[in-house]
Amino acid sequence: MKHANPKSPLLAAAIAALTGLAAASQLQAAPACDLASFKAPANTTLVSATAFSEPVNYCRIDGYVTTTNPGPNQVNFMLALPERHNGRYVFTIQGGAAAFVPNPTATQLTNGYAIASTDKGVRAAHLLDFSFRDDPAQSLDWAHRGVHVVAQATQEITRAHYGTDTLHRFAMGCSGGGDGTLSAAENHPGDFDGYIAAAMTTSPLEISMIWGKITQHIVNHPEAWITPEDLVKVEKVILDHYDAADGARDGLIWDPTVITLDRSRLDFLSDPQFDVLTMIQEGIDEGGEAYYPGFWMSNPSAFTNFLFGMKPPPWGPEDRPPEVPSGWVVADTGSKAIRKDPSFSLLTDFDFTSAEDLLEDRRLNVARGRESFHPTDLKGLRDSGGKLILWTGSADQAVPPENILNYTRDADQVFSPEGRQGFIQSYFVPGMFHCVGGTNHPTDVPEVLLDAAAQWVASGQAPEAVIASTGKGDDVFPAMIGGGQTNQQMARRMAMLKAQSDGPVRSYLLCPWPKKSVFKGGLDNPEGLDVNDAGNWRCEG
Ligand SMILES: [Ca+2]
Repeated sequence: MKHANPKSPLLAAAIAALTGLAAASQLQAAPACDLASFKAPANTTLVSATAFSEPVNYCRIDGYVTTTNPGPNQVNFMLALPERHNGRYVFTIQGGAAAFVPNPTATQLTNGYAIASTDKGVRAAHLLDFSFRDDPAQSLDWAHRGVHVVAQATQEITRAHYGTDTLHRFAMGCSGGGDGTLSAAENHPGDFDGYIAAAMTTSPLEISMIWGKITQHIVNHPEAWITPEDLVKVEKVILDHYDAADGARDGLIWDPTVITLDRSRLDFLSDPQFDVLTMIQEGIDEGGEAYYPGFWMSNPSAFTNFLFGMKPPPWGPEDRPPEVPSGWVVADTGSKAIRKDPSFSLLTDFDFTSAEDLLEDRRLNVARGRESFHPTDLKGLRDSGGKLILWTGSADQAVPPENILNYTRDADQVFSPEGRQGFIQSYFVPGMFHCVGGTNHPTDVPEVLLDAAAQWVASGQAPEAVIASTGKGDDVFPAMIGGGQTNQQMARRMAMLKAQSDGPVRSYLLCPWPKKSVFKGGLDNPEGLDVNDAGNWRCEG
């Protein structure tokens, strides 16, 4: 909609909200929860059916699909069937190594979704244990086969249970789950009607390369390490300088690509500290596919989490996040597993300036089942009428947001911008970290974009803008990216994220790229419009 009335995004959002309410009022009743009443699809074993009454009445089926050639492998799944069904089905695709079956989330159950999830057939010690890549069956099931076979089985059960042929089907995931969602869109376009894929890596090189490059540099140059407190100071300096650049003084930098690191404004940093920030922004570019984008610099305080850790090097094998950076742990263990060599370390044995070595790492990763994404592989999705929403936090501290930007730009090349916008929309969420948490960020983005995808599939009309807000629980992504951690680890992680997100209550107008969110009051704001109300913003471009 190139020539849309500026007011139309809000109107579209209002209609979307009303249509959602209408759908909720037409919830259908379902039969009882009895294992004998369910017929197992091909290659599927149903293990149990259990009735629950919280947060709503629903029936949970647990079972598995057996995959073969390569195999046999057991892909476990869960299917939650609410008594009052809204006619929709959502597959929440787990991040990291998967390796366990996530529970259904209260928000989606209450909204009447049938919900499926799977461990992708992976046996692993924890969410970041990728040693399963030795096993071809587990590698393939992790990459896309596991979600595919579970989608087929659970959709068949869902249709039979509610006695309906009409089912609007969605897949959603973030990080490794975004990877799984995009992988489903590229490899199995008929499996879902809408795909919501977030914060995945689409670059030629493995994500560990950027984490490895930065953390190796810090280990070898301990004087470059920056304290969490100084990273907060860096963030404040950058925000003070760039907040107004987007036309609204609102504590957010909506377009972090405008940020230039200025040595004179960061004079409390030493030269080695300033240099490492520059390295983080620049990423890896040794020519051709020896490329990984750097991070956007709107919220450097988040870099403690993945790149710096809470304590300076030296870091030892007994150290754990958050004392040491998560990126360092994953880069170290992942690169050992890929090479099947426990004595190898990215921190000492790798030259990040060598294009040859970088491409050799890429070759090893692809041989071990890493997906290689390109929008050329979305022609099947376009032809089948499927819709894809891509999104990322602009302050993502783990997977650089430029992955989504580059993928969208490539899609513009493949399909033309108008062609791409007919079935792919991309959103960048200011202040938001990796999948969950942030500074002054909206907290309901996954649910809002699932609603947008549902309206898109139902109406055929692409979403123009969506309204996200603070103050609502974001239970979906903690469940998906943290369910394999212990409760204590999860509580600590959530407390850390929460401590960084004490901004004002507000709503946000999120415009599909390349449109920009513009505050109607401007910097002078002569009418005194409330900058925290999405109604006072419009999409431009
Ligand atoms: Ca601003």
